[in-house]
Amino acid sequence: MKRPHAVLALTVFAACGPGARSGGGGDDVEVDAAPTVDAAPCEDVVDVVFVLDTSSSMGFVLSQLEMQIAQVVSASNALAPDAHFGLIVFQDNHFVDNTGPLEGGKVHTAAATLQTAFRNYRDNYTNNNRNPGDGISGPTTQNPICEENSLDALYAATDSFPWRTNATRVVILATDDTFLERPDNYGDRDGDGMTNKTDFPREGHYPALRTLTETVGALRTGRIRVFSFSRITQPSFLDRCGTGRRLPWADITDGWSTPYKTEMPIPVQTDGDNFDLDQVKSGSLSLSATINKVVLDSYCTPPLL
Ligand SMILES: [Ca+2]
Ligand SMILES: [Ca+2]
Ligand SMILES: [Ca+2]
Repeated sequence: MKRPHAVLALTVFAACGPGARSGGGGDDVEVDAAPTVDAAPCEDVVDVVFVLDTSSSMGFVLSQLEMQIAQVVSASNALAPDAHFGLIVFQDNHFVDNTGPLEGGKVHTAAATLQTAFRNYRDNYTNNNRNPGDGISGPTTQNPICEENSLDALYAATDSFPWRTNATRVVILATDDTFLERPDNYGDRDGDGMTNKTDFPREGHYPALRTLTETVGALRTGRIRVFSFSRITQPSFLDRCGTGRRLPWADITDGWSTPYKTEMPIPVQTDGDNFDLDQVKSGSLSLSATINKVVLDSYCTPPLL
């Protein structure tokens, strides 16, 4: 589809009015969103990378995506033919999925291969608490603190996925917790600087590789918007991660819908948005409809950074 920038900017302006988005500070998105006067036709293709937490509480996202991904693939291809999709999975480390048909497996083009991949990570990693970066022979019940390494998976999206030059670039991220930064270590349960305890939940060496500043910088340089699905309300005691954690429970929203230390949330810093993961879990928010809307709103509209 080819549309002049001016027309599209007006469309997005209308779609992003107050209340159209939830969380993530979306209210400031339209402040500078005056329609551009550039009438050149947009010939963007669509690149969408899923960055998914595959830890034990996240199986429902993989299951819902398995059921709904065909609608996402067809909607993206309706915007522009030959939409590309990537998949990066994470717990305390990450893995860039390599089961697609293009670019050494990093690029999927159809729902079927993505569905197979979602099933694989759910069955072999989510259901066994096995870190995806460790591979299928990696240790199980290996996740000693609640925080998950979304940050390094996001950084991998910037430098491991073959984004096309003329692509509208979107990351869809799902997680139910916040993250740590270098030099912390996700495998250091008690934060003593060593990863040598073998009683449950066993320690392991899962160093955080990046900082938030580095990751956001790479996303912005790549003009990649991040749309996250995360918890925006505190979970009840019964609905909490079963291990200890490094940061207080009140911080689980940090980086997604609330600032992380002094830095604004990642979706705010990349002109994306955050949505309520609990609404996805309860079935009141459709993953596919939400993804299709943000891809449409992003299409041919460079992020306002
Ligand atoms: Ca988790
Ligand atoms: Ca963890
Ligand atoms: Ca330790």
